[in-house]
Amino acid sequence: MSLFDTFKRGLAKTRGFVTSQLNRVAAGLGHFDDDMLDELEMTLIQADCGVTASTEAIESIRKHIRDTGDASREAVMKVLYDALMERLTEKKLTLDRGQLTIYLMVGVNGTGKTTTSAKLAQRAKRESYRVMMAAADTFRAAAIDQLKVWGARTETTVIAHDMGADPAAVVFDAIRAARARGTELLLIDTAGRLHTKKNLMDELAKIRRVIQREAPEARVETLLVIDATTGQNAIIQARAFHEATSVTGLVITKLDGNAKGGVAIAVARETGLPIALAGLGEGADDLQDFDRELFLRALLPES
Ligand SMILES: Nc1nc2c(ncn2[C@@H]2O[C@H](COP(=O)(O)OP(=O)(O)O)[C@@H](O)[C@H]2O)c(=O)[nH]1
Ligand SMILES: [Mg+2]
Repeated sequence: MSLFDTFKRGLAKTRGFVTSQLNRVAAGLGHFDDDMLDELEMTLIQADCGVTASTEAIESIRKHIRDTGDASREAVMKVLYDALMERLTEKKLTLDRGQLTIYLMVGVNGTGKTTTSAKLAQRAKRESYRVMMAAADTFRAAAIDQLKVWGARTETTVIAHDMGADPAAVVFDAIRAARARGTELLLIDTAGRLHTKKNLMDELAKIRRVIQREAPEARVETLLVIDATTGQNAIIQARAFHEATSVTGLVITKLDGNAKGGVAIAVARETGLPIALAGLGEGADDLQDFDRELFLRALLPES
């Protein structure tokens, strides 16, 4: 299935909702009036696009109508598409042959950090990069085992300590091992279940210090993993993590089914961060570079 079709299937519910609302609101009328724009704004908010992005998009539409007098459905949809596009940035992750790149995976428990690490390992291996994973989620033995299972499945070395170990010590060992073996991608899977924001900040800061000291030349991406099915909660989580640590890109997971897909727009707008990857299933191959154009075309009605 093409990425567009996958997005379309994943976003079918959201798209269906937006389309039916739009058809209801604009029924019979060839153009949008003020009340209809209010309703369109509500529809976007209900589709989880976030209050800020939704309000701004409608403001752009109103301005367009004021400036041009064109309130046709076609024009409204075009301005809406452009306005959302502007708030949705994407980022392509690349690797360098012969050089170490580190991806630090952060996010709340259950969002898909471990699975995404495995998917990224699989992808990089397919492109014949040397890859390694570090089990820096040491809170639960099961978390370490889960990464090991993925390591075996994707034939990727996993550096792990026992449960309860210092995550920064795991990272220290992993970087040593990565350097010794000429690893080109080191994926660090971290814990999401930290009781306070301060704990989280301290732990991530400590990991960062180790990276800075042990691999100052490495390119580091801090990828915040967001579960699209959690709706408004995703926005709150994203804000908290963005404040706690300097995130460089977003991964939106679970866009494959029943997703509250609009949340991708809300999170991108609220954090100002680009979306790098889309998680589209539970398998090792269910990962795609995020494509904002395809995403928006799949989310919004045809016209
Ligand atoms: N449908 C779907 N499920 C996913 C996706 N990514 C992760 N999952 C599932 O979400 C659950 C939690 O994932 P996990 O990687 O353990 O999350 P972590 O706690 O952040 O490490 C698992 O059951 C995964 O199979 C995705 O893109 N789509
Ligand atoms: Mg995990």
